Amino acid sequence: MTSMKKSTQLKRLIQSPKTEYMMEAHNGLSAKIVEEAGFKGIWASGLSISASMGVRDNNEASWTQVLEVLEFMSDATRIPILLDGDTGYGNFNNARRLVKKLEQRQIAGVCIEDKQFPKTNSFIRGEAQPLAPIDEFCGKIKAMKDTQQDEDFVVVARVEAFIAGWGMEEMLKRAEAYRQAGADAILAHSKRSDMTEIESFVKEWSGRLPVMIVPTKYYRTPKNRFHELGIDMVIWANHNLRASVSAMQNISKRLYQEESLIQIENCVSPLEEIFRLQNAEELLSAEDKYLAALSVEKESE
Ligand code: SPV
Ligand code: MG
Repeated sequence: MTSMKKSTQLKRLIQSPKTEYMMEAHNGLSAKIVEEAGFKGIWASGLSISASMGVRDNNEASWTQVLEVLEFMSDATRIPILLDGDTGYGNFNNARRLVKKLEQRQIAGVCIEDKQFPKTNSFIRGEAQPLAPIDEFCGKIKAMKDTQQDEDFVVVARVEAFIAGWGMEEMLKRAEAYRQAGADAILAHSKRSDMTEIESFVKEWSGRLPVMIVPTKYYRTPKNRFHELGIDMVIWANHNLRASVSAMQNISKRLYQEESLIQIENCVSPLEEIFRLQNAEELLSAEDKYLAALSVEKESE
């Protein structure tokens, strides 16, 4: 699986008959941690990447700044990355240029949502967010699909109709239009604390394209519900960010109060673990191999 192109890995994962899972990462380190945990794919979350940069999930970070983060994530891992590409950072033209730049960095796919640029996170005043006109969003999907060089590059269309307070009819109308425009999968989002909206959508949709979900708000849903409904992909969208925030707040507060490392050392990852995650070992052996000539030269001076 790992020698397969990342785009092909992602495509197969989304199309697999099983319910699959993806975990959020927001930099090279967290991407590597997701891979080591056993996940077969990474969600490059817009919320998490922006939060880790200290800015809001409102396209305050430019798309090239996001691209730089992705480059580190992609270099650090062999499993595929699906970028949460917000609205595609502009119109069809910006979105197709994004596809070109993502392919150059072996990013396996991108998910775009049918809102307006600059977007706001779906859990902040969702109803106040205007949706993109259907035709315009379809043109964007088409432009992205026409631009990709690699036939397995994945474009996911995220439907925000439930988030914006529309009903099932709008949800289905949009999902169907995006399918016809060439999307490879539909991400159906909901901010309800139960799965009822998603459940009714999935039943009506009846597998016309794979369905991805983000159960951040309906976190009480047991995993067998995902399986029973035939959800293709479940995304844990922000849990590495949130885990790291709690850990960093805790350790910062304690060190500020204690002014000593005595009680701290055993509460944090050993330095060796950081070196291992960075693959420091590889550089040591590369130095032995490639700096050897230099040390011989030095010795003979
Ligand atoms: C993200 O992870 O940035 C997402 C999912 O888009 S959500 O925050 O639920 O909108
Ligand atoms: Mg997002």
